[in-house]
Amino acid sequence: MSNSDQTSFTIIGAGLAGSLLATLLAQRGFRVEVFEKRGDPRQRGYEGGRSINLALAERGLHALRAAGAADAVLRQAVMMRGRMVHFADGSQQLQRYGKDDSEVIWSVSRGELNILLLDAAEAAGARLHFDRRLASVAFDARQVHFIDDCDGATHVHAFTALLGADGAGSALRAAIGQQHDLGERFEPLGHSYKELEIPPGEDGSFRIEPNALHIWPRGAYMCIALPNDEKTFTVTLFLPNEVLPTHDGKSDVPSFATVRSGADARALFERDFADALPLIPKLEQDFVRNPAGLLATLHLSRWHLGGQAVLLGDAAHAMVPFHGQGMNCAFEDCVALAEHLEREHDLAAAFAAFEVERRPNALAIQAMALENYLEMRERVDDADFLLQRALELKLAERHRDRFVPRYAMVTFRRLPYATALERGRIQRELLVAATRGRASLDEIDWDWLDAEVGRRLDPLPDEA
Ligand code: FAD
Ligand code: E0Q
Repeated sequence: MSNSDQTSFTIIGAGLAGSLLATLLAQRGFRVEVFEKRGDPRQRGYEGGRSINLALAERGLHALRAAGAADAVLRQAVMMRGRMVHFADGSQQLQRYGKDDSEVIWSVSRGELNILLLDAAEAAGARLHFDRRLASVAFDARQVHFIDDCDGATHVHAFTALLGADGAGSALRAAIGQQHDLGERFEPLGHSYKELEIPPGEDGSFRIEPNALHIWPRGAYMCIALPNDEKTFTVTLFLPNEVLPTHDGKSDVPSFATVRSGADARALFERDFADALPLIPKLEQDFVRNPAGLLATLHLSRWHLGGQAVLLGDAAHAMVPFHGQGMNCAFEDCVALAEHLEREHDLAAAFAAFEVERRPNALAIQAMALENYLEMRERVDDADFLLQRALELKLAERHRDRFVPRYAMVTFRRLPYATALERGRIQRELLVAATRGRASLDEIDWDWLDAEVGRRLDPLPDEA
């Protein structure tokens, strides 16, 4: 019996996770229908022409390889070797992410990636339906109701099983939540973001180093810029929503409550991001036109409703973006879910096994993403941090199979996120203990440290 005789899957959302999951399931012979609230981006142009990009790392790349889409994605990607830190005094420093060019990440366009995956899903046999916004689910009747936002019409479809890839504001999550308590916990970060653009230079080339993720860390806030293949950069400004004034009634920390107009944005950049200001010719327009996006972590205590519905990607575990892993984690979810569905034909059991495998890992990357915001803003230019980082690199050389920096475990390896979090905690303890009261690597007690590494960190298995 082929998979297609057994089950038909109805995927809600044709974003990054939905389109990849559709591809993986259709390639396994399942019947797949996908419903997306927006129009087909292949017909209308994407995001009103704005390019938004994302960092793709090994976990996401591995999932794309499984779908046969990795080469096509990499052809449109820009390599990023490390973070280029722009200090407040105007100096810059490239902090490499990995040991060499085999350990890099890739800047990809969200729109182009989505289009490529929609084509892959269709080529694999999935049926895509656009302008279909999930409005409600009749679980007893096994029917889903969609609204076409272009004409307001309602459409009803019968389903066997619903797979929710409809993002952080998931309508399927809301519908499941009406049937069963999902233990939903929404934790807003209290910071938001706004996207700005660095166009190409007059000669048509990149205006700053293309093969890096640029960061302007400023303590309580920061800017980043990722390269696009059309020689532009998408800049993202992260600011607190509001900052309580100090007792003298003033605060030096900007926020979206105080930086409101284009002129305010210019003044902020003149003061804090002076080297970036001349690169963003439409700063005022970008700032006023582009909406501010909210940032939050979403925890659920369960991800599925029996064998009728399951959530994945941001719908199940939205996270703050500071480790660049939300899409990577969503793609790992897709592979895991496809494998469980292939192996286990009882849907409730497959969904439960998927949840058991992925939920602890989602929790771990959510925590690490939050921690990375502090590291980005406050620590990349701090002396203790830099000494610990230097030691981390030395230990990674001395103990290749045991001591892998946490960033590298998350970004360049595929061991479970929860394992990366746990090993990272042990490694941090060792780094702090070994550098305490010391100013340089010459003062490290290597005998003690090497013994501790051997005692507390088992060798990591090779990844096939
Ligand atoms: P989405 O990509 O949000 O897709 C959801 C889809 O469902 C959309 O197409 C939507 O239109 C559709 N939909 C929504 N509601 C309905 C409905 N009712 N009916 C039908 N369809 C619906 N991740 C990284 O890995 N690297 C990065 O560098 C990175 N940077 C980021 C920067 C920022 C500022 C932000 C906010 C996020 C970043 N992320 C990054 C995270 C990444 O964007 C998400 O984790 C990823 O998009 C999740 O994919 P998804 O398919 O679950 O959700
Ligand atoms: C990465 C790659 C949005 C975003 C995406 C990212 C990263 C950061 C800071 C941000 C983390 C890092 N990082 O440089 O440590 O590695 O994706 Cl803000």
